[in-house]
Amino acid sequence: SNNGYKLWLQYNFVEDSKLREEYKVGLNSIFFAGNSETVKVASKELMLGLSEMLGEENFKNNKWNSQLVCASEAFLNHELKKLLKSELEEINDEGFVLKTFMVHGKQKTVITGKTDIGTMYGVYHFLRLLQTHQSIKQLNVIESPKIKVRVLNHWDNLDRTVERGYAGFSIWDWHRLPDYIDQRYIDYARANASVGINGVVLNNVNANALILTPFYLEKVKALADVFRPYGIKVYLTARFSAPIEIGDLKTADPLDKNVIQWWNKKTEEIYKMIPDFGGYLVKANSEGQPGPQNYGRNHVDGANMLADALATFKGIVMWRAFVYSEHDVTDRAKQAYSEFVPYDGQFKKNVVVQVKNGAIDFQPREPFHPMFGAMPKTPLMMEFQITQEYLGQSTHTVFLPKLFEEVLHEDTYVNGKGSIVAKDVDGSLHGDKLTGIAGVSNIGNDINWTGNVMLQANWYGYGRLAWNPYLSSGEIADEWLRSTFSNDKKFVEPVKEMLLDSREAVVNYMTPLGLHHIMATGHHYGPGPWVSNLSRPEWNPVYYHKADENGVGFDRTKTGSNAVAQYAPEVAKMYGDIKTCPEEYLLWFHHVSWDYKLKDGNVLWDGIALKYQEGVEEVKSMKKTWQKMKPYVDDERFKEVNMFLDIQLKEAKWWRDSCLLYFQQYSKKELPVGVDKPE
Ligand code: GCW
Repeated sequence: SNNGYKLWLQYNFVEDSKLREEYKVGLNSIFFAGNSETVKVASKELMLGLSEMLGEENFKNNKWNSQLVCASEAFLNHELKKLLKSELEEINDEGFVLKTFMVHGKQKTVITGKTDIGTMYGVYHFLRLLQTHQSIKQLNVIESPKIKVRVLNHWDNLDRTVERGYAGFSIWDWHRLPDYIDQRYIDYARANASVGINGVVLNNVNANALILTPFYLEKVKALADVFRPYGIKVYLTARFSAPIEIGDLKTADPLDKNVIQWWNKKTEEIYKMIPDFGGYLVKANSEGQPGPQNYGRNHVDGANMLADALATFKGIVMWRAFVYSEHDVTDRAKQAYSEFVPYDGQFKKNVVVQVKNGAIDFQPREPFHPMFGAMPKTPLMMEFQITQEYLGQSTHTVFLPKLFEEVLHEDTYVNGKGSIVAKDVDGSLHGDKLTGIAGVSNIGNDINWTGNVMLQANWYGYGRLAWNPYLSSGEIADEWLRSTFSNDKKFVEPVKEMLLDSREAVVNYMTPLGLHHIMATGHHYGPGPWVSNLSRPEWNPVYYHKADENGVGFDRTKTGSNAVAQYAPEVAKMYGDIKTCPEEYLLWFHHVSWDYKLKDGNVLWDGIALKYQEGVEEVKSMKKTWQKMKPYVDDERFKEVNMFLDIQLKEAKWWRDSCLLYFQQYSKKELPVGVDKPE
């Protein structure tokens, strides 16, 4: 068997006999109330987890006298309802309560929620407590997800290729669906439910309209049926020109009567098959995708037309803000804001605008997207990229919760200090009713799902942050390592440190001090800061670094593109002034002379070179750490990670050497002491 397949649901046997006894004493009888499909999958999961972790097959069922009772509010008996009243008032429909009481001198634990789905989340949380070896003697956990729509975006095509996918082909086996249900779909749903992911967009944002034809909708329905018990809704990317491609219309103009009617009918047809269908995701008028602008209309016209079609069924539109046109190339970073912010307040209630974390494109580090905070009357959902298009794809170990956390904590200042991005996403900043978050999936049909087992942490971590955007990356790393590998301190502590450092390592060896988008053109793997012959200037790496003999960096201040002006005045001032701009963003916002003195006293050129070297050193130390972990990890996963770290080290050097050699032709300076000569 391949342990990689089991993700973080390993349910390792609890070797510590004292702890195992403690768990057993608290769990010798178990009762599940209700018989919905959700109750069935939750009880099955609990029994699987307990039997694996405790080595016990038979748990008695003493009904309400059981030591562990799992029941959603409606099923609770009178006594428990009374005892849990105030806790239940605190949670929302997906929330849960885990509470231990002493009843007649005996320990009794209740897992409950307002709904069966909430109770199921409670079961997964309870299992996580056991997996991470925590005490269950006095539980008092009251939790609700802070964001409503928590989705994965699969960039999966109907031919099973995956755009920017690095873990094999798509897990959706369209050929065998709808009648053949791969066990993977069930395990995928379990993994998502365990972290609270409640939606999945099945197909690529660069969409094929065929997904909306009955032939495919049958297959989509089959997946929706598998996912439903786990609280996961299915969404589809709607190709804007679908009325032409599969509907025989001559236009896809969102104000055209026939087009409106076509989408209404299509939507009705979908809901007939999938009554809890989530809605549409749309990439319009971006990178060649069709959209309302093809007909002289705008984003509001397009989004609202689809929103109307969905409103009757309580569906939503997730309209992407990832737009940049070839007609105004002064600064790509400014375009989404310029195009969308003027529409604030004009979108229908069931539209949420999906914004990437930064204004360029999923770089190792970007300042937060200026749209966050800037549309008080429009809900904005965060789009993170879990798949590592620009971050070494599936060979480099990079722990992304560190990146996600950084963005979520950036302060927009739109309502004064403390207006952090997380508050715009969870709706608390402007009082949004509809809230959402999306992660572009890194999942494929590789045995271990993500190509590299370490990158399972990014799927896990995304889910945990979607549930609670205020969790720390450290807590997430800790939980994930314990559930995925081992609770041994000698393993958890060093590997946690390794994960938490890995994000800064990739920034250092790829794009230190605010450099960005200097990856090789097209596939974005490996370095490529040099000119590449491309049709669009903003697809050319030199556009982003603007290196010349005077210096390097993109001037986005008043003397340049003035992109800083899109931020609140406090932020604009901080980024706009080279003295207050955090050095991590220096070359993002400023064109800086090679001789500029950095805070540590080094001149810029030396600083850049030393950062590249630091990145290499960090990977060396990751490798060193991992090598000591052999006693705690099965051979297969140990070797896999080891091989990947070898690749990462080789490529960190490749990045350092090529970038420094390239920039050196402009700086005309020697490498400083401490930086290795190119290999
Ligand atoms: O990051 C870029 C990718 C494209 C992607 C696009 C997008 C799906 O290079 O592959 O297309 O962004 O987010 O729409």
